[in-house]
Amino acid sequence: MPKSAERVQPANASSPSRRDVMAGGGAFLAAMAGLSLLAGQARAAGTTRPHILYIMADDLGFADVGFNGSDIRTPHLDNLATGGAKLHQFYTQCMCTPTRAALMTGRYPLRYGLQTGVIPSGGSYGLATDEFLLPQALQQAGYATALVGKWHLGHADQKYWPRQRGFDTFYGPLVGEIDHFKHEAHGVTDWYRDNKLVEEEGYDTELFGAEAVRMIGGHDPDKPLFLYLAFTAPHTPFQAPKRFLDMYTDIEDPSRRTYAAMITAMDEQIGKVVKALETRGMREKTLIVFHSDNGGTRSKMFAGESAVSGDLPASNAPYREGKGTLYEGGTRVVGLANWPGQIPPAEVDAALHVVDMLPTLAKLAGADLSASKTLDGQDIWPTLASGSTIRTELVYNIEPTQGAVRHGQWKLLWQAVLPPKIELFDLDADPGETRDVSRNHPEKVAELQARVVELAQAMAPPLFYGSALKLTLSSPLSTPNAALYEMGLESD
Ligand SMILES: [Ca+2]
Repeated sequence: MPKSAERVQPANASSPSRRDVMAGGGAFLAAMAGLSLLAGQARAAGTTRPHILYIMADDLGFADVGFNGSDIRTPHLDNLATGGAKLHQFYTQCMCTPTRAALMTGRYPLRYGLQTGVIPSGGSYGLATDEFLLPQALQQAGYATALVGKWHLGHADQKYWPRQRGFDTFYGPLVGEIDHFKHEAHGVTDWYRDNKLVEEEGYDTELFGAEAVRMIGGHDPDKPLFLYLAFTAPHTPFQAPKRFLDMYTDIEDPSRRTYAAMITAMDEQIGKVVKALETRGMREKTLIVFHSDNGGTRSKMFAGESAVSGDLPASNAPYREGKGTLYEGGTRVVGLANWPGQIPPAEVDAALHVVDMLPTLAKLAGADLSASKTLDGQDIWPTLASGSTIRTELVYNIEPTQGAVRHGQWKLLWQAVLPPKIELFDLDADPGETRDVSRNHPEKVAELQARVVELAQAMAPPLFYGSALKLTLSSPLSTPNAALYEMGLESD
């Protein structure tokens, strides 16, 4: 981004920005320069192959962590954020499957048809098997690779499952919206250890934490580890153990109370996992990344199939709307990176996108990406380590019906279905996207529209559409049962 694009303030406005801190303290600057130098040297020498703990939350609202100003208690995440880089412009796709695909491939989902929707439970497609994935690259580089948590990149055929895609081990669900206690979707158990369906008791968030702790406890610290810990919290259905619900008796709204409890339950497990790294002497050698897969849900259309009473509980303040939309609330997510001695504590306002993580992590790991197709991601290590701007364009998404891109502070949203709508926002002046300024800047609109068209010409058709059509056409008759009419239980 140009310099002017770095003015967006974090939700917690009392925190000093990186620029303020740098301007105010020579000692801090010197310390930070020293750390950056250290990081650069270690990298150049190839001696630092970090363990990577990559933690993803599911549908977490931007404002719903302590370090972004929430009353929801997240002390362990707050510690990681305070001791590392708070990433104020971490962008993802606006839904589960596309973000996870972008992380795995380093490529925008529009390249391989996963840009629309999520893989539905009845869908038979998955992330294309000719894509080269992050765990494959790290595995080839000598890393132990583990997925603990949600996959959601294909379930109907085993060729799409994590063990077949570069993970040495897998523990968790394959689809997107499981019951947190029963581990099932649509009445079907969705809980696996490696390629085997297993039945287990327990709250999924706590099972994920315990599995990660167990795995770290048995891991040889000399072998680099890539642990992808993909929580299902705080996605619907809103469910939490009583112990956490009891922490929030002050919240009257039942959905918000349970949502808060789910986040604190996740935070507790993250604390235990970090502690396990310390116990094994691995903490100083571990890069921890944390972010949500998309913004919190602000529309019931994107809340999933679970019944939600009352208002939706997530907050993406100060950003507009949420999950499933291309506004900032759907795509600019809670994010942090922490690596003691390598990433200095900082407020980072430079933008990055989840596609950047593959090239960045691969470089740190010394992994070979020559088997990858053309990457959309860039190595943004300088952004993590020193806050510098690497990424100058963001592609929010490109679909047959809509697209959005950002150059510098200018963001274009283009809804192409009838009636069409074009909006241009100046995110420097208006991060909340309250004022469409497209009429004032026709040349900028034309430039960004041309970019959207260029990307659209290169996109693969969304697999979701074909699947949805097939599912609709093959559904059983929905004619109501005549007996129900007779009993007066079905109205016409
Ligand atoms: Ca999600």
